[in-house]
Amino acid sequence: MACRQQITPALRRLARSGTSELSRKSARSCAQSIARAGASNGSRCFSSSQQRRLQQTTPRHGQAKDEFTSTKYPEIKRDDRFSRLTPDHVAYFRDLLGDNGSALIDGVNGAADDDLAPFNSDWMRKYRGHCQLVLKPSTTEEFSKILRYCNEHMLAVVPQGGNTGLVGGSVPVFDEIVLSMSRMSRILDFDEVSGTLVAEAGVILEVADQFLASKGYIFPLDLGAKGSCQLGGNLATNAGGLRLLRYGSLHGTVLGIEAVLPDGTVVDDLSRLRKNNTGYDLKQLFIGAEGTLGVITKVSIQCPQRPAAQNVAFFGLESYEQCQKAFREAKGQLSEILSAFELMDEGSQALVHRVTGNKRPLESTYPFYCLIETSGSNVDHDSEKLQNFLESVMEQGVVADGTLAQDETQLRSLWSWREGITEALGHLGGVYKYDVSIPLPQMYQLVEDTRARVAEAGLLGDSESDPVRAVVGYGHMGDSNLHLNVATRAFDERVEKVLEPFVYEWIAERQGSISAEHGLGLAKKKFIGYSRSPIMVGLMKQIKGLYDPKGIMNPYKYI
Ligand code: FAD
Ligand code: 2HG
Ligand code: ZN
Repeated sequence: MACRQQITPALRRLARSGTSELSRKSARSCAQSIARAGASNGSRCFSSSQQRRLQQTTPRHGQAKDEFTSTKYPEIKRDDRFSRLTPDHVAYFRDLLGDNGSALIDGVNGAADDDLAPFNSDWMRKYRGHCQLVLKPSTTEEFSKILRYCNEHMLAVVPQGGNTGLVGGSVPVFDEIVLSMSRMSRILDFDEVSGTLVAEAGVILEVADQFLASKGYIFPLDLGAKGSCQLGGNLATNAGGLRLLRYGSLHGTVLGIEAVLPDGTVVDDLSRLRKNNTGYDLKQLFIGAEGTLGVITKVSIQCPQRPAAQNVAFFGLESYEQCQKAFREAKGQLSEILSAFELMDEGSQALVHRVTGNKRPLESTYPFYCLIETSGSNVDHDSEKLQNFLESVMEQGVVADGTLAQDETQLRSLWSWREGITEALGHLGGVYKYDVSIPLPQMYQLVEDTRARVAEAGLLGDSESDPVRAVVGYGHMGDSNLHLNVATRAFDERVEKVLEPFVYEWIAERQGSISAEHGLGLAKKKFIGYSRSPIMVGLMKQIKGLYDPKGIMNPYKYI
């Protein structure tokens, strides 16, 4: 990468000669040239992450694609209170939605396994349901009628957006009906003064962001699955993503929601107001409820101005300690322009390299890497700040090597080393995923302790007979959010037993959270007690009982 030719020699000189006057000058002139290159490059504006994502390809090998959740986890029993689907039920839905192939997939009146398969399997290929009916309503009224009917007839349902969820929440366990949001995909309104976007819940995140780009705005959430995930799914999981550090949580940016309750009641809280203290803020309950309280059909959200200048730097570091120092420096020196601070360990990067075959950003390998992004409105101002930051981390020897994106292509390429980890690991086999919040000083220790435990159990190794390929860690360092991934050759009960409840106990001992951003779904339902007290779980159950007394919304999951 062009910039490495500028940054690396300077870093090497610094490493050799400590912080002498000579090396400080080298660092300064290097950083100046980097900053100048950034300032003169008009193409360094923000862009969508479409090309930053690895292409979705299927199937990923090593996964038990034929194994049903009900076979894998026989302790989960179908709730006999729920009715079995009959042709009469299907006739009602067909009459409501029209005899329209795009609105309904019917496996009740005949075989439709191929068409149903994508709705039954989750993104990780870890969970697989027995759903026989997919409904795709296109209006709030249709959702309302469907849910009222399901509630009256005791038919369980699973709302499904882009089906990119990572906790098994988006697919049925047994024969629940899938309510697909794919036909609720209209952008309804945008206020160019306030930046308020109103859209239907099935709008794909990237589509919303591209629409906003044309208006000079940005969606306040970005994540690797943006080409598939939907706004409703993002809200339902309270997705965090790559820039939470900058734009905050959806609990702050969402202004309003329209949702349909299980009995068909339409809750119209599609407010566009930033301030509204009239009573309980009920919309917050749907954010992060993972489809257990109702279906989110529309959303109103506050979008920030799209940054005029953006920079991405990628560093190699010798220790986790140095990553923490770099983060401190970045916060202190880049302050309001810092928009992402992401951590990757060497194990995760080696696997991305193995799957993509792409040339690695730095010439050597390091135990850790950090990706730092800045987003601001004034190119010169940002460049000066970045220059000072680079000088300082180089002089102090905090980073061992680094490179800075010179144009948009390089910016995307650097991001792909971070955003592409999930996809790359998925290609190698089954991945046990833990998405945790832990105080920063202890965060990476979880990866080391887990690796040691898996190795001690004789499960880790390079041979095809070793179940585990690698135990890796990466994540949103800026939010103290680690993704511990245990990459296996295929999902394996022996591995799962070694990992759980060990990982959850480890987190609970440090007052962390067992779910920082992906949610509970099916994967973590039984472990909620590691992060929430019995009193809180009891209150949650009361809320669930109030909104969904018959329990038809996304059963077997969450709490
Ligand atoms: P789905 O997977 O379809 O559903 C998720 C849950 O929401 C399910 O419980 C479902 O029932 C419910 N749901 C969906 N739509 C609705 C609705 N309209 N109303 C009510 N309930 C609904 N997550 C992060 O937080 N941060 C990341 O950085 C991140 N990166 C990812 C990268 C990759 C490559 C992948 C595959 C996933 C990533 N995820 C991340 C997880 C996932 O993308 C998010 O959870 C996303 O928000 C899910 O959206 P979706 O539309 O795919 O929802
Ligand atoms: C990310 O930050 C996502 O890349 C996915 O939250 C993490 O795959 C994972 O474990
Ligand atoms: Zn994440």
